[in-house]
Amino acid sequence: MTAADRSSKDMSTNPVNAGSNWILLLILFVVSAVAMGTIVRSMKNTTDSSSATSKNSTSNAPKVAIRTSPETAPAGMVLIPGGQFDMGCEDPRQLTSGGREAMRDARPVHRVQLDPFWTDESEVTNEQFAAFVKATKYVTVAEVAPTAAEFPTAPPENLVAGSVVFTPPQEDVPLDSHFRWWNYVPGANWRHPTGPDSNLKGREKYPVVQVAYEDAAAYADWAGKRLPTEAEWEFAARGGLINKPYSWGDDLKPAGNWAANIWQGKFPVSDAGEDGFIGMAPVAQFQPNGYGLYDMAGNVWEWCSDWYRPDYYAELSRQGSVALNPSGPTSSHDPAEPLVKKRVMRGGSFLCTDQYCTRYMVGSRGKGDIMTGTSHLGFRCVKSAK
Ligand SMILES: [Ca+2]
Repeated sequence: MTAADRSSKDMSTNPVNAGSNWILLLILFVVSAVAMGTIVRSMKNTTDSSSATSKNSTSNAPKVAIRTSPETAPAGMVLIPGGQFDMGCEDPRQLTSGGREAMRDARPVHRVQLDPFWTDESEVTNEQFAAFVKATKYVTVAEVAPTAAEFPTAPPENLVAGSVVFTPPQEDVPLDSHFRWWNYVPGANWRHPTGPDSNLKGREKYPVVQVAYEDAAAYADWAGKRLPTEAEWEFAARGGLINKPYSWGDDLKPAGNWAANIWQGKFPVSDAGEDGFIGMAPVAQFQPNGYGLYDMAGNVWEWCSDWYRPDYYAELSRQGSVALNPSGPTSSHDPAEPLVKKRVMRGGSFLCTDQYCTRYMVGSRGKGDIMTGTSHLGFRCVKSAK
């Protein structure tokens, strides 16, 4: 882990990457005044479980996963039947509330086949992560200060542990740089998600955040699970629906109701909370999708195990007609931040809005620096079905 890595987190609500800026800003932070306080750093879907012949099915009815008996079902998990589906999304900009992003990295839409697997029905909560930490004494990335070896010229007092926190500006700002609403906050970590003055009291059922990729993977390993592949995540998120832009169907607000915890109001200044939640929500506050899974859109981003490359879908398409259990490319490459190792993140967060980032759309993709947690990034786990 390097503090430079940690500084270059892709904030993921911003399609514009600025990794070199993050690194430079962190270096400035380390070598300059502590008095600065904080510093900015940084569709088609078919779920044919028997054959590929249903690709042209006209039925959009959700297919509920086959559930095994309570004796064999892992607690809090749902069996996803596996099968084939079309992964990715078309350019959503022509859709009502489709946002302004072309989502080029989510194309071409390509055929994928998956084995059955179990998935957590909800994002991992603070109380679940606390049980892991209590049992293992695990220390997360954000709780460890950058070292003098990493920054040999920095005075020791400037090497402080912390993480990245959404900090809304006081007034309207151009949406040209996520540095305008993200700050590096010393003392921010999973126990203190927005800084040292915050805590988890009353937030036991909220998703854990401020977890770097290795933190999420360590939890999953302890729980006898693993993080989902990107393909597993999307298959599960689609919930059996076909050709839908959202995990619940066609409309952002079905029957006029918000279906996920995302952002309403002027971004990033004013979170109107029309969906019932300003900021993060406890898990499972909205209707589940067709597989019985909660919060597959919005609330917090979720880590997936695939390395991120924008051209991965094109590579799969070149390899053949159906990708069998794809698990991502062999290495990370984000042209916007080529020195930063990134994994895929999915689902969007409470900060997503069609004013800026519509990555709550079920076929869209996100990406994150593996060494950095943020106040809008969590995870859920899966488990292979025997
Ligand atoms: Ca909200």
